[in-house]
Amino acid sequence: MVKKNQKLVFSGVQPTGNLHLGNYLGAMKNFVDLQKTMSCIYCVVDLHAITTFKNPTELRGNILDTTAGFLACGLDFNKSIIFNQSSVSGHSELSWILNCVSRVGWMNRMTQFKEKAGKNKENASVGLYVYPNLMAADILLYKATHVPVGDDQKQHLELARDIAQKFNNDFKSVNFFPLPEPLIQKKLSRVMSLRDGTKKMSKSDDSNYSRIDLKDTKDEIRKKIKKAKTDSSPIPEKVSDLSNRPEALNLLNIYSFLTNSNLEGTLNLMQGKDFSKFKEALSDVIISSICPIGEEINKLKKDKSYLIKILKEGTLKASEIASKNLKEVKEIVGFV
Ligand code: AQP
Repeated sequence: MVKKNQKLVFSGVQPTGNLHLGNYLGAMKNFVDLQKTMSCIYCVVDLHAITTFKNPTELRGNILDTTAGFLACGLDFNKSIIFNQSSVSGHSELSWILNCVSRVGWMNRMTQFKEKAGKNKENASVGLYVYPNLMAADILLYKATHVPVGDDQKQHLELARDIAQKFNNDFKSVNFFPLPEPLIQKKLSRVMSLRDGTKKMSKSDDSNYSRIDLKDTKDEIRKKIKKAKTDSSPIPEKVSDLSNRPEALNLLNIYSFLTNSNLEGTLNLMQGKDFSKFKEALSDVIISSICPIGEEINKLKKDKSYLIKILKEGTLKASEIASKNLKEVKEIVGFV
């Protein structure tokens, strides 16, 4: 059980496809480090996944795949609570209450909705529109204090803080919900698409060549990196020379992060080389960090009952915290 005023980490990943290098570097690596020093709750956010239609059979498979991904990346179910969101009904219940606290004007500012709904926003689900309120409920249901996320989720987290603050003010419950702090990887907060350096690497991108999946084989990784978009200029000497070269910057950033270096260090090493040479070195470092994880995911996936057992155990632990907090929320709101 989480003690009063204790630091508590919460984060989630959508089971919408294979975990990719962006999820790993932007989120999962941070998740793994945090469990060494803090109490952590990590959730497969399946309620978020259905904000766009998902085939039920594929969704079931993806929930288990994402769970396998959590374990293969190094999450330890003896240290952290690992479960799937739909199995704790408090997420949906609190989400409704927070829908009534959050403002339409706040929702209208969310850039992710605009990106995901695209031109056809009249036809987007209402769930996609209020997705950030559900994300706030996920965090506040556990009174989490810290949320490790990629830079793309920063705006949603700021909204969660606004909702927490408004709830505390409206119901005169000073400090009832803590204002959650984002924990964003400083060195590489956003991994970009391999096809377009201005777009983030994403599971739902139609092109397989836009991302490196954790389950990709060595050959697939080499092929994808070889085909990754770059430009005709060689690797420059100075960081400032990369300002208008988003694809080049992205590949050099990934290399720097995976070799525990920084951009200056990588440029010192690689300046003057053309991209074909650099891409070989980049493939090597990606293969050595990603392939062992992919092999472990494939191994874990074979034992579905084991993965389900882990989720069930996590659900029991999460429910214990959630039901206590939700009871308090209902009393504050005035439910009988
Ligand atoms: N490209 C990225 N760079 C850094 N961090 C990233 N994250 C996602 N993409 C990148 C971080 O990974 C965590 C889990 O994300 P998610 O799967 O729940 O949702 P998402 O951000 O919407 O990721 P995708 O891949 O773009 O999924 P789809 O295509 O299904 O929407 C989050 O902490 C996120 O910041």
